[in-house]
Amino acid sequence: VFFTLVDTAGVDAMRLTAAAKTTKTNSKKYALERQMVQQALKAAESSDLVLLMFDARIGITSDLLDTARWLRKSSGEKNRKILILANKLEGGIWQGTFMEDNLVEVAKLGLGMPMPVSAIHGEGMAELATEIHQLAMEKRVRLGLPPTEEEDEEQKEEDEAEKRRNRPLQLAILGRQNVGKSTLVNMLLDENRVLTGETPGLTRDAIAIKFMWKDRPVQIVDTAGIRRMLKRSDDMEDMAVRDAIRAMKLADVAVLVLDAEANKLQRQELAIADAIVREGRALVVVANKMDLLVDTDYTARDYANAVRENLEQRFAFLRNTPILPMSALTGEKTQRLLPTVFKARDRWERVLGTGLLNSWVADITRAHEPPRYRGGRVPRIKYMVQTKGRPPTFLLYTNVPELPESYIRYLTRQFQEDFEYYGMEVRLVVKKSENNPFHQEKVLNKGVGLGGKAARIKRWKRALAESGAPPPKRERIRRAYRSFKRR
Ligand SMILES: Nc1nc2c(ncn2[C@@H]2O[C@H](COP(=O)(O)OP(=O)(O)OP(=O)(O)O)[C@@H](O)[C@H]2O)c(=O)[nH]1
Ligand SMILES: [Mg+2]
Repeated sequence: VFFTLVDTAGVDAMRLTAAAKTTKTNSKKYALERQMVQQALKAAESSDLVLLMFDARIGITSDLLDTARWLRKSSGEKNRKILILANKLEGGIWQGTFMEDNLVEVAKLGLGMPMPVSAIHGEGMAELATEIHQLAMEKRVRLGLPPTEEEDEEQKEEDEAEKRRNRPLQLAILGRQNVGKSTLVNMLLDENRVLTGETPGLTRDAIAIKFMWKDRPVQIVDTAGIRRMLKRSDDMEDMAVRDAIRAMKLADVAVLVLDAEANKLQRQELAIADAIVREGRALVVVANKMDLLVDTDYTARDYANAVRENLEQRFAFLRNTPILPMSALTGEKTQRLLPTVFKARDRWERVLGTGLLNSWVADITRAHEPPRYRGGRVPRIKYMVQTKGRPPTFLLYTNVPELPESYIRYLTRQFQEDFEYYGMEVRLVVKKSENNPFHQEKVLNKGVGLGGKAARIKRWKRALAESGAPPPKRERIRRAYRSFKRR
């Protein structure tokens, strides 16, 4: 995506007033101020996207208020997006503090929820980049251009994959007390790094250990057993639990360890599973201590099935969550864990190309079209983009303000299945696209003349063929999608 970025002078209430005033008395005194702010405002006026940044440690100020008001007013009907960036929020430590409250306050300005970033540490930049990307896509659609630029996306994906391989996988081990979390950690590390034993509550603080698994870095966190999920209190045990929850929130994949001796999921464990998935992490379940089952006629498989049933009954979106029976003590079947964990992470953080997503939408809506909106026309999903990885989040642009819950459930379920998002939540967000749908349809579908879209694509393909370039991107994506589906 190509874009022009303009860094502007700080806009504050004083400068705004100065810029607005035309009286002679003020004109000289504030000449410079006026120029600065006028330039900033002009830049805003000619932009597709305005990033309005404020210091989240300070919160809402009259300067911010005035600027937001001005931006909103001057944007009016234009296709301009305003995004508020809440700066200086690094490392997640701001969550649950007054700074988070500041975000909510600022959201009341009516320009959407501010996006937490840390300019100095580069945090939140990926999210910002996806926003920009998406806006660029929308603009292309608006202008009737093909949805992706002809850039080498395959190379880009390879680079991304390479980068991902080198980032340590953050793995949190969670569960009730005494289920064998620490024993499992030692088994995976192949050494006695953490304390284990019969006494419940042996592990007090979360312990993070880095190691390599088949050339791939992993950071594993052994956590204290969770007896009950917290509301709010401060005794020692609660501190340990809070520690465990924090580790979970920072993890890519969270492993929930169960004790096979209890032949179903405890309430506590359902609560943990729920928290993991709601927090947007990927879940893998370990049914530990299966060696204790050998002499009974209840097999590891029975156990895994019972757990699966439990999980699915409670949380429909957790069907097909990986559940691995094993014995951390004897080591039996423990070698299945890390491959499963890596697979989960890869799925969880993968970025799906827009072309792929849109051929999926076309397929799926053809198979089962959305019910008519208020008895009127059949809604159309015009466009689907991934707005975030980790957890995977997607935006569906439609020509109606909403799709029925049941249809969204259908889409989510199919999507989860087709792309194997198991043990994690996928978020599909429906949004009515801003443009006039009638106008859009005319331009996109019905144009056949010289200036119409069909003609444009035809010309474009012909030019491509003549130049000997590879086939149009969309075809390549379709093929990729089809081969993906076969796998
Ligand atoms: N039979 C059997 N015992 C196990 C297994 N895994 C762990 N244990 C035993 O279960 C007990 C608790 O193990 P830990 O690893 O300390 O459990 P934990 O989940 O870390 O417990 P806390 O730190 O207290 O939350 C120990 O006596 C282990 O030897 C297993 O696979 N089979
Ligand atoms: Mg332990």
